[in-house]
Amino acid sequence: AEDGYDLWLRYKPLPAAEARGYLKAARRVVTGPQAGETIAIAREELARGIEGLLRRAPAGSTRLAGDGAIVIGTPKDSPEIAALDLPLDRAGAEGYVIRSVRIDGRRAIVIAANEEIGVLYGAFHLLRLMQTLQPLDALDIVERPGIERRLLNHWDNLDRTVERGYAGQSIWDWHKLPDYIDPRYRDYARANASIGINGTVLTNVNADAVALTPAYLEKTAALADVFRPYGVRVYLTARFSAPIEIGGLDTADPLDPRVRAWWRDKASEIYALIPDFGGFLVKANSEGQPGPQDYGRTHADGANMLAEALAPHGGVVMWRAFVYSAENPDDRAKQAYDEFVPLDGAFRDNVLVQVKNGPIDFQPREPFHPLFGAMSNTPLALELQITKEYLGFATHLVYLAPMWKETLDADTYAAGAGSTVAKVVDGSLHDYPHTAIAGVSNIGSDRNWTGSHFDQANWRAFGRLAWNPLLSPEAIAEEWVRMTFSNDERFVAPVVDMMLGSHEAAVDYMTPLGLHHLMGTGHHYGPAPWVDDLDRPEWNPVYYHRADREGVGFDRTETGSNALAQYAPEAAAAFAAPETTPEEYLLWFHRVSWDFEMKSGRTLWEELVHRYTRGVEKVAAMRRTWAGLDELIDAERHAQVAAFLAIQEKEAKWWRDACLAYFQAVSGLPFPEGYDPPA
Ligand code: GCW
Repeated sequence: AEDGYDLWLRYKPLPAAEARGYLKAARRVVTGPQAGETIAIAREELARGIEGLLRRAPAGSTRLAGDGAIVIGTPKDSPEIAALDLPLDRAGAEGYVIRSVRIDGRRAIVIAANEEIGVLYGAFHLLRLMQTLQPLDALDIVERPGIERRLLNHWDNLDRTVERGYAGQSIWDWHKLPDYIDPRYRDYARANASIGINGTVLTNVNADAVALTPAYLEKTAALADVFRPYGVRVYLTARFSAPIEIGGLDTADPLDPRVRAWWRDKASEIYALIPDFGGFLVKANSEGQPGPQDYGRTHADGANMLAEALAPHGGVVMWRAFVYSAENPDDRAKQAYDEFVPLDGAFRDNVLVQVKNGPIDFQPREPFHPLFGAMSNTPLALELQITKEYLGFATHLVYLAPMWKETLDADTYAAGAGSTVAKVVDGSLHDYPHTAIAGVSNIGSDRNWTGSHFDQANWRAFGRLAWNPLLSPEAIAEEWVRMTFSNDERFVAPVVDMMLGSHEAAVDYMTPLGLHHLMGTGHHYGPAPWVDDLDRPEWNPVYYHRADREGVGFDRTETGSNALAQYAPEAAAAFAAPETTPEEYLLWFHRVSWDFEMKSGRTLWEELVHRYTRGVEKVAAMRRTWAGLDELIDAERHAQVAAFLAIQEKEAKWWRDACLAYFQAVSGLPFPEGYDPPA
């Protein structure tokens, strides 16, 4: 059945003409005599892929015989590869070289790497070329990842629930681990390896300390054993108060020697079970979580204590900068910068500070987080959200690569023009000793993994951008469409277009012009701009839009919260005046009157109505496009996507009508012509 379980690794037969051409280059897969487990996986993957795509299984062999071999390995295990002159110095520990070569006069393709994992990544690359109908002659590819740690963050609560998960239950079945290894764990590792993801934080940042007890560490070790040959290391979240909750101490003060000893012992215990354990991810002093500030200590004190415990074993700490508290009612967007910038340089060198893309919280659109560029002595990891907490959960079709790309391409001006967030995160701007990027996973127990077929594209896009932040959202969408659905041009072009426009459509019908956090509090699904009675000011949508009879928007300039001052002067300049601020950020930085004149010549109020309406129209257009593609793919997936698009259209209207009704009531202005509110 076409239920989506195979993801982008479907390996359905290619058109006969292409298949015939590829067959000549894929007669056998040759491995060296010393090949280890990961190379064996690469060989099996190539065999599986080639058999599926070309309808003929390649021979497995340790010897070349005639033309058409794919020779895979490292110089350590393959004499053929050792004898070739390949630019492996450019491939690093995880990269690879794919080349068309002649060996003893025979035509072959080599997939060579310094370590076995590179061979596996290269095998997936070669398969992708076939899956997307690329030429295989004259290959000359050298790849290496731009970021060292490319991680999924699972917000798993240890009880099969996933915080902000919309794809069924958690795939971690803790209860049955370590004795029962669900085959899905291997499929998960394989899918991640296919896009270069090399680590996974298994547990929620809000998870209980029980995750660090011996019973759970054994379960984690069992998963680590499954993932290891696929190059995926495990990490865990560390609840700061664990020494109290599971350690029997009466404090978690990071400067208390007993607490430090407890964490050192805990680290040793973990590494005895999991020698390649990646490290800890920590949410501290945020949204009620315990942390070093409970003891009058700083984030650096807390992070350094954990880092000291992990250092002898090679682990890292990823300390989250997502902090906000009721004590800071002025502007929540400012708190992370205020707390962390003074600590730049105070962290041990195996600490990374993990920063969300924007200063609030995974909104449909945010400007880049002002911490990027502001901490040249502290490795900053970028945290993106793959699960669509604020973007319609699993039913709305929203392709996230364009949104992530906006962040990666944003210029911090930290060291002059061109100091993009991508260059901060990949370490090149500040020469960081470690680099990392994290995606809050959208994976669950649903057959299709992610709750919808199109959300698979977001998992994949995260991995691809983590490997190479310079890739274009369009290229990533196109290869995904080809691998997941079809190479038929009549399908590929319209679907890629749909994907590329989908994020802007969602921004239009949810929070256009820099509006943010209008969602229903708690669940974050659907509009609730009117809510203003929740305990903490920053939980109320009215705190963010500040609409009244005169105008709308959050003044973050000098006359307001002055969050703008957290950006480098050149970056801030772009947002300084309402007239020159890019309109997509207008109400993020400014409070303007309803009759403010927009570039279109419309008033702000008219523009708002226009954008909400346009958002709905874009979804209607996506629906029409999709409806016309029914002959080109399987009925099963076509029908589900069609049904989800119908939900999305209905809910886009809900967003539009609810938000416009509210803003109309507040502004007292009549609706412009062309918009008819529901009766
Ligand atoms: O926005 C909030 C989410 C919480 C999440 C938190 C965080 C894991 O609504 O569900 O908690 O962000 O990132 O810590």
